[in-house]
Amino acid sequence: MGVMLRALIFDVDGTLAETERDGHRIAFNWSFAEAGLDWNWSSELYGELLAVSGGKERIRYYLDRYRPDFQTSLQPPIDLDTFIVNLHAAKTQHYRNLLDRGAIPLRWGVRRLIDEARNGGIRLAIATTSALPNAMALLDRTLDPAWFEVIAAGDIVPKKKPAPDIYYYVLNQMQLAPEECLVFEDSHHGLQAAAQAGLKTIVTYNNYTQTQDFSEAVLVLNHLGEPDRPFTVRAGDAGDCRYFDLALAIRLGV
Ligand code: XBP
Ligand code: MG
Repeated sequence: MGVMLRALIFDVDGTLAETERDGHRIAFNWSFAEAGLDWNWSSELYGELLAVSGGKERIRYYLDRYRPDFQTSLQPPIDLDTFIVNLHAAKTQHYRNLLDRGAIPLRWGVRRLIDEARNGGIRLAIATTSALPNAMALLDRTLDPAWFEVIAAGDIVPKKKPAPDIYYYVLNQMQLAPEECLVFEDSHHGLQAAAQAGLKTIVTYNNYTQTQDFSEAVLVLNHLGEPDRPFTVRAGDAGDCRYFDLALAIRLGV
């Protein structure tokens, strides 16, 4: 007998909802303006900055690359770590406010699949690089945090995706083997993290990630689909399915 599918593990940003361009990016820009900084992250620049996961890490990367003289130009000099932590805290607040206004819906099929998994006794977890308050804001608004046995987020592990640590953390908390789980990711970073932890991964790509390498995924889709809104399969075998349901998850999981 094959291994039983016991859990689905979801990435948040880009996977549950398209939060990056119209959510995180906007919140970053608001926090910059509020701090009197003349930085503005366009959609295009943000696509490049997504090369680094984690908001604090992304700000640091931007400074290194685009504003190398920032720290030394300030009088009196500042402690950059504290500056970034504060700026990021303001950004988190803006992001939460934005989601509270219902700005960002779930992607196709997410709610349907999660309902099906819950009814089918499949356990659920979250593995995200973004800060816990941000993940909670989206779950509060769109699903229910209580449905997820583990919500692993942000700095809970020191090394963010593409490091596998967040997935090891989730597996350890749930006391599951990688073969008993399926992961949902939208990016190459996320896929690398899951694959290195030995997890099978479904990728639902989006505008920012569509050209990335997903060769390690078991299935690559434009979205999970709905009965009246079929997905497009870019790679992998979805049989004659037109949307991703629990039966397909179980088939891919064994
Ligand atoms: C998303 C990220 C995050 C968000 C910003 O990763 O890399 O950094 O862009 O959120 P994932 P924070 O898709 O793995 O969730 O500012 O809270 O880091
Ligand atoms: Mg993601």
